[in-house]
Amino acid sequence: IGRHEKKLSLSYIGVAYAAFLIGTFCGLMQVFIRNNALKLPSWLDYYQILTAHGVLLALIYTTYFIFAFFIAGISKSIGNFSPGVTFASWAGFWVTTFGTVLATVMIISGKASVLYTFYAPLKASGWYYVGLALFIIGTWISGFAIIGHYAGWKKQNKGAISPLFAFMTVATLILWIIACLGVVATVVFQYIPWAFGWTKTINVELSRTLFWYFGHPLVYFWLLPAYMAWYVIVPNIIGGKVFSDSLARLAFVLFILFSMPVGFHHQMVEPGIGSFWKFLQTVLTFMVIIPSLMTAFSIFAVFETTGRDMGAKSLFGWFKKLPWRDVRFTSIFIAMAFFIPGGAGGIINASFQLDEAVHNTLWVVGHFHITVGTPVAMTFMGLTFWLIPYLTGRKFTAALKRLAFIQIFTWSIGMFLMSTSQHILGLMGAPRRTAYAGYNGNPQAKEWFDGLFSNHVTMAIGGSILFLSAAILIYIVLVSLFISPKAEHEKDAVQFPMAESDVSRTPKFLENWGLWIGISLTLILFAYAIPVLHMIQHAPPGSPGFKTW
Ligand code: HAS
Repeated sequence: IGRHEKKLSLSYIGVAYAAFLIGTFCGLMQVFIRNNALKLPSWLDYYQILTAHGVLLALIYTTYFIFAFFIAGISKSIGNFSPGVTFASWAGFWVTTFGTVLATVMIISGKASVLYTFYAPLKASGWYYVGLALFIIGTWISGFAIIGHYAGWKKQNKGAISPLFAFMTVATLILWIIACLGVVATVVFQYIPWAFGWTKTINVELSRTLFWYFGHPLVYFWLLPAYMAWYVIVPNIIGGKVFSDSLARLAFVLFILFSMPVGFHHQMVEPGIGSFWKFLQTVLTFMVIIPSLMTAFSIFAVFETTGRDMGAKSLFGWFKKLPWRDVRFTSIFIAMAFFIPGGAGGIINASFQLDEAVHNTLWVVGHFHITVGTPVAMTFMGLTFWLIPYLTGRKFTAALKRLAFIQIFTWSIGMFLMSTSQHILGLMGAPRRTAYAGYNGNPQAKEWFDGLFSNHVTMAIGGSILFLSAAILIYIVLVSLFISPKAEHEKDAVQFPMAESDVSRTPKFLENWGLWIGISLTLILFAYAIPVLHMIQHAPPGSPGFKTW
């Protein structure tokens, strides 16, 4: 790929790992605060750190890494950017980064301790919301630049089906742009006027609904780039090909259709939404599980067919043919394995009545650490090990490989300990989002923490191992960015492992974006129009949905 694309991609990676370092350090502090082992100075408090942890890792690290991957991958698959696309991409990068810095400064200065969900009536400085809005607008600029690049390729290759990586990038960006409409609406029309004092009230129910309209597809914006690695990168690493080009595209189309009209499954216990609408969105949530099950099927199929092509005979003989000594693969395999309980937990959460048992408990915190915190993060780590050396032209030396193995094993162990303990504590009833680690000495709360896993110490050990792992990763990143020797010959250079995908039997309608966007918007209207109208009409001042704060 070209020099400009490499520079752009590396700039995104630089911000991603700066956010990762600060975010994981905040995580380390949190487990010690909950363990009563750390007293914070007066200018810092638990919620400030929790907000920084959530925003820097879940929003900033992920988004920046995703754009780095998209830019490198799309220019690898359909060619380098034109000067116009390059200019727009840099503009997007700087607007996003300006928003990020503004929001981070607000959090660190204690003016935005509202957690990453920023539920009203918690109120931050108006500048925090301005920072968030700029962050999103910047990603839109970069997103449209990439879509423009793809449209240019389509124009030059009339009638041709685009390469799978490019198709998946565009699908993920479409999902992101439609999803952001909700958060932009609430931030611009509700939070900013309210936080600057231009309006005195805020419709709480509406703000939460617009947030979760965005919040659930947000998790697929994190997941789909990981799926891109599972569909397109992993088959190359294990020596095979994409199992089915059409299946992979269909899975991504299903995410565009079903990711958005499901936000109510985060609001199951809220009184302002009728149960009919909650039930409807529960059914749609079960639809969005299907593309993940298709992905699981496709991965097992690619493992098995590749293993058999390599001579594996017995039922599970192909398992031994997988390249276990290749850290790019092992990291992603562990990521996939974590997603089996992670996905199962999601299905439990989505099951309407079962959610009553786990909502607002530490279970949910456990759930997102074994979805975004492991399957997504460990896939990004598996990509980092070759993406940075590929972009810098440096070697990924044997010493770095050994360190990378230590890093992924420590991450897995840390996450296993911490998330198991969070799930168990949550089932017993321990609430999330609270600074009161001992729950004010409540005798029942004390019993929660008696178990081997359900223990603050286990959580703290898990958290410390995780920070150690994060520090090793930062070391690997810095060495591959600046220190590792340059690859002198082509054969030593790290390659971009993009698998072949046979498009000869792929139906063209899968790339009919107008059709998918149209169905997606129809489903959104169907799931949201009436309940949102009710929230606006039937929320007179004083009702639970509309309060003067
Ligand atoms: Fe979730 C809450 C439902 C997936 C993230 N979720 C959250 C929150 C986050 C989050 C951050 O219905 C907290 C939000 C907050 O702060 O309040 N979630 C689901 C469902 C899915 C799901 C149905 N979540 C994710 C993903 C996330 C994520 C992915 C991040 C990336 N989630 C919920 C619900 C809540 C929720 C409720 C609200 C709870 C509440 O009360 O507050 C599904 O998409 C899951 C489908 C996945 C599968 C798994 C397929 C498995 C695969 C791996 C194959 C492995 C192989 C390897 C081949 C069905 C693809 C082989 C290995 C061997 C060892 C054999």
